[in-house]
Amino acid sequence: MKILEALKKKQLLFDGAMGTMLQKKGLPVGLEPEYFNLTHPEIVTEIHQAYVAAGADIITTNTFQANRTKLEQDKLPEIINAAIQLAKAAKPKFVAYDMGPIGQLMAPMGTLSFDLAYEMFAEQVIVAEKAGADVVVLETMSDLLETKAAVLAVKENTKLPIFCTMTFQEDGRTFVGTDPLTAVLTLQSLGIDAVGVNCSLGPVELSPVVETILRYAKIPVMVQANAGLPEMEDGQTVYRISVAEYGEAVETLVKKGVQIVGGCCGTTPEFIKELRGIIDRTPVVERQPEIVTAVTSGSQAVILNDRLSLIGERINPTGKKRLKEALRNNELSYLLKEALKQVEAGADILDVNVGLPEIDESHMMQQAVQEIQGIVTVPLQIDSSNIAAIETGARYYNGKPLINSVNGKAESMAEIFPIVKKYGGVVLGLTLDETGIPETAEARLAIAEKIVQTAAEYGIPKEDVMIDPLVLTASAQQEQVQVTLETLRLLRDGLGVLTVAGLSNVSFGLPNRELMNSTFLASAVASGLTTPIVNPLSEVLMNTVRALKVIYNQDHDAAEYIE
Ligand code: HCS
Repeated sequence: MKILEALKKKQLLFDGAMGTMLQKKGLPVGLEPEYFNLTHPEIVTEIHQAYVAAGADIITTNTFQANRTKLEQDKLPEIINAAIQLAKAAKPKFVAYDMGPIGQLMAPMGTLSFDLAYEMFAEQVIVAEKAGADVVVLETMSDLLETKAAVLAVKENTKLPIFCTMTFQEDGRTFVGTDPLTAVLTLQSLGIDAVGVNCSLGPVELSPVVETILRYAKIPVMVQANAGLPEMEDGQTVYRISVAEYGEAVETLVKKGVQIVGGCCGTTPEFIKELRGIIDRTPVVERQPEIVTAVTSGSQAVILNDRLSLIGERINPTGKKRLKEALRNNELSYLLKEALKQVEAGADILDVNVGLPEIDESHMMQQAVQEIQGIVTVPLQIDSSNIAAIETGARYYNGKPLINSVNGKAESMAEIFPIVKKYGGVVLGLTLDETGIPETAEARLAIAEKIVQTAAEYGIPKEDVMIDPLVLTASAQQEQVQVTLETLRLLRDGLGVLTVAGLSNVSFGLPNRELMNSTFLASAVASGLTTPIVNPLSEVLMNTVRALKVIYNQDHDAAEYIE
């Protein structure tokens, strides 16, 4: 039976620590533990066998740091191959190839590039699959972007399932600042097979983090905690939690729906034996995760269901002379200033559109995404009519982006949906197709339904599709403004999707555009618009937003309004 089939039937039990077990067996200080696969295979085997005897279903290979920055690159294949054979020799049901972080900070915070991280992970997993691993466990990850590079490396080079656990500190965030909500929403969108936490803390301290993950995870949840909080004693790290206490805390989590458990640093075969008993007597718990439409950055999730969220429109060259000039001159600092100004003014998401016929849009999109996500924490909207630019943006983006856009034309859906499915994201569907923009709300709704249905055929759930009802110009097609509002109502009440609309089209060619835009915003929100694309530097518009938040009870006690 394959590991994912087994997981559908029963919880799965991993083994416990490797590093701390090797230390107990006298691993010489300073030597990377992975060399033991070649120099002391009998010790590694002994540990694997003890875990199998304790009841582990899955044995993790001794390859946590088996990457070319930690080990000699030419020895890597031999070490990884040996590790997998040693795990197999213990005869577990499944062998997990252990892939840890590379151990360097990702650019722009550090120097490790996304492409190099990808290349390093790829060279490892190709060997691991050939050697016979059943699953990759990507563990102790702190950086979502590095994790994404690893997930893509596995997906693009192997057929192996991926379990991924990140490691959280006592403040509830990873070392580089990712919170559990952001982690679960981003990682499951990338199409991994199980998500969770490991290391750093014990099972008691990790419980709140795990509960957030359980609340939103549509895929199985995994927990491999340390044997309590590590303490220092005579220069040695010690773990003090008892096997019974560890078991009690893990049992509580299993009863809440955690499906994959095991141990991390400080745990031993006795801990795994205790977990075996817990799993054997606990039926699998059916969870009902919360279904939300959400986008994320590396450190922040924006759930779009419950409140008006603003997409800042200023990084889009249409009608913006100065931005066009900046794009032509590769003047990224101008884009960064625009980004910061909009966030400061209250944008929840930033549009990034860098399309100009005379520049290499894909290359500019990559640079813009990498630079902007390095300085702001809000999620981004990858916006282009160029498919290659959309794909590049989605690939290098650190999070779950909003992808703008697809439309009801067969060709557009065939090009965009595979990108959304592969990289994860929320896709924005425009209500137009081969016949153009329909003049009735019902016909626009029909296109929206077609988009949602076709997305589902690609494995993109309805909550990851938003619809743009299309705002036309009041000065040229006045009667169409009401059609847009009616479409919004049908999308909300009939189809049940969230909506995005650019406001400024409505006022094109009219005087006092800010007044028109703001008044239209109020009407559109009343008709169901959840996520307008706006100029957050417009005072009139932002005042309208503040008032709307009071009216729709999103600003409690009008606190922000009064301020
Ligand atoms: N799974 C590895 C790394 C833990 S952080 C080990 O040594 O047990």
